[in-house]
Amino acid sequence: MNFEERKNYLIKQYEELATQKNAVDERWYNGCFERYVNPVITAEHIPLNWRYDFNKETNPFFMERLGVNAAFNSGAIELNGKICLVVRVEGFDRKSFFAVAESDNGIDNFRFRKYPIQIPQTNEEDVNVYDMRLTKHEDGYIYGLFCSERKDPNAAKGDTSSAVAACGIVRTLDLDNWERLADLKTPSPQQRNVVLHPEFINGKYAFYTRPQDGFIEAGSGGGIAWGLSESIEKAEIAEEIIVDEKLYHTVKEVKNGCGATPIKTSEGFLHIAHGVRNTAAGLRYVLYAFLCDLNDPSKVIASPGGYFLAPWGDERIGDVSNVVFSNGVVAKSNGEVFLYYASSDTRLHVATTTVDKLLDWVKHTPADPLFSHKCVAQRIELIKNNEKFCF
Ligand code: M1P
Repeated sequence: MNFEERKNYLIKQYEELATQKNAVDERWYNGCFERYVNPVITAEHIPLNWRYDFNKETNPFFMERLGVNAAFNSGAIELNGKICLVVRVEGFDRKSFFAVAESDNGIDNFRFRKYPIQIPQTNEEDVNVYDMRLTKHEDGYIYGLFCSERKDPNAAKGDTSSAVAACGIVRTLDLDNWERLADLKTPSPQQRNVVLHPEFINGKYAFYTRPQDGFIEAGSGGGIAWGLSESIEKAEIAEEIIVDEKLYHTVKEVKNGCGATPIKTSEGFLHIAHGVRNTAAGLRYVLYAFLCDLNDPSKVIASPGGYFLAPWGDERIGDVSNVVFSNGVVAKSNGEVFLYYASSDTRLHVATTTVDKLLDWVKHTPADPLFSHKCVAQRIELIKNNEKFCF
């Protein structure tokens, strides 16, 4: 193919992908949420003009100049009748950046806005940015909290991988114009997976944090924590209180972290978080759910055992296999819920459910009894209760 033929072929392929209809995957059933046949965003959904040089003079072979490796962990929000995602896009150069993609129905036909987001810098440049959580706060702004990663200034000579993770904060009204605020200060040396609570608590901004000792290891961090700050422009939490601890021999035995901004329901604030356990094949990331008190969102009032959503089929494989991760959920006013989750740090999927089903899940799924023999007793109780209804 010559330059023109190749260009037209790629444009045609791109349009086919971008306009492809999605459908519920009938192979999956658990009564709580639907999975879909196609991912909603992949690296191939990134616009061609973000990757190729379209000038025949400078790119006679029509080569891809700035490749995209993956498009995954995305913040999500409903804005002006559309579902908007702030997608984590990772270039071939390993750096991630953010880009807004919008869809009318939330399950297919996502289109990227003209340019990726340009995050303003603080006086300490971000080397890498990722995993933005969007919160529509009652103060009127949409906040984006993300991980800002920088080289560890105390790394030993020759150590070119140790990093420090901090929580960067931006705000916007339209997802186009972003104001950068100071990074969040907490007592913990590192932070990832920080989420801004949508409401003031005693006139203060409230955060779910994830204290961690090192860049990868949560260490003595303990789990998902809660803290308050007087200001958002210079956010500072004096005390982090663990609200959902990591626990031995559970889906969150190594670490856990908040997902998207919690969904406000009539019965509490509903969280879909991620839990991490260790295996011989490396870390396994799954999603789990819990419910916090409406009047005191630092108090967990329902904590179903086990995972809510785990890697399934092809989702198991990717750049970082055996991972599902979510930092974006949209709950519509009619009760429909769109849960955006990425698989294996490679592509983004949607699962659909409703607030009613999620509440049923968190309230009626039994808690983890933490011991095998108690799990057997729990299952026998279910079997016995079923005896008069089935078989
Ligand atoms: O690779 C899996 C995930 O690892 C990190 O999550 P956590 O901070 O809980 O370990 C994040 O970097 C996330 O982006 C990634 O998907």
